[in-house]
Amino acid sequence: MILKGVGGFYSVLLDKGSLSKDKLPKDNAPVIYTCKARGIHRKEGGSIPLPGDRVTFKILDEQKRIGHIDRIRDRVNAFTRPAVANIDQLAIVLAVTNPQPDMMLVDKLLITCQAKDIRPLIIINKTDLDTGNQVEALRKVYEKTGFTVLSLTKFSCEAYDILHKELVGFTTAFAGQSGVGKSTILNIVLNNWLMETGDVSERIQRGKHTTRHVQLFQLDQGGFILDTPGFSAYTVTEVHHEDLQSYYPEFTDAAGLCRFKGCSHISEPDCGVKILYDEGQINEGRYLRYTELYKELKEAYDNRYRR
Ligand SMILES: Nc1nc2c(ncn2[C@@H]2O[C@H](COP(=O)(O)OP(=O)(O)OP(=O)(O)O)[C@@H](O)[C@H]2O)c(=O)[nH]1
Ligand SMILES: [Mg+2]
Ligand SMILES: [Zn+2]
Repeated sequence: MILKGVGGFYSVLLDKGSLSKDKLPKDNAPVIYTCKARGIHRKEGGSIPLPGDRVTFKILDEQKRIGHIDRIRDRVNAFTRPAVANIDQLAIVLAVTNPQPDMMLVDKLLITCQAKDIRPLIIINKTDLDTGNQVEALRKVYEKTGFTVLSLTKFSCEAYDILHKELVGFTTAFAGQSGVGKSTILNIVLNNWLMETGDVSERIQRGKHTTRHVQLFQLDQGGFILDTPGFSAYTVTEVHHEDLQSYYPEFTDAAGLCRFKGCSHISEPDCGVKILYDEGQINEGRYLRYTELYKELKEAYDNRYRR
């Protein structure tokens, strides 16, 4: 698995399961090879290797742990900003305050997750700044969606233990507005559960705030995490407005009660979603942002041939 790629050099974590018993290293430490990938993009008609890619590689120098990547395995998904492949969980971080939550961004990231087959993990951070019932109100927004919601603060070890359990076994990218606490969370998790590689330079680098290169960190009980300076919700533009509702799990049951097949739940009469919304069963903000996004996508679709 590629952990990072800088200047054409890729750090590839060896899957020890691929070695015969006599070749297994004696200790438990992860084995990382530095690899180039020259020629591979063209030859395979494929793409440039990304962090998160599963690859096969040839060992060129066992002592120096140098290799050459021959092949990128099929990807489950891939992103350009950040450039990373095979994410299976997206931690969507929002703060109680500082900054004020951008709920539309959260909704869009939730859509991205579903479109890319990624488990969303909603993290309500900075719960120490709650002055009343802000955390509760934020939880309520997603209560009918079925998505996992965690509350977190850098002042609570218990909350971090719960977060860690949700990270084990997944490759998790952290996304969310600037200032919500992504790097803080990542650093706390790494300070407690980093799989040690003995690479001192890496430990120093990650202290820096700016996230220039995408880098996956392995956790000691399994799983990988990565920081992102901003995760674009670009797939939303690829969603057809008529399909948008399928990304709102809390609409599904009510949608069966609509009078019209293919009801958009915007202005049709006898709309099941609208009825539930009027009864307060569907979160107001979620519904209103749905209509806003629907109109945006429809307009883009209607104007698709216009320049
Ligand atoms: N009160 C409080 N502050 C927090 C908490 N977590 C992080 N912060 C603070 O929030 C500020 C921003 O945190 P960062 O971790 O840099 O935020 P980020 O999401 O990585 O921001 P970008 O890198 O700009 O996207 C820092 O001053 C943190 O100390 C928390 O649980 N409670
Ligand atoms: Mg950061
Ligand atoms: Zn409807």
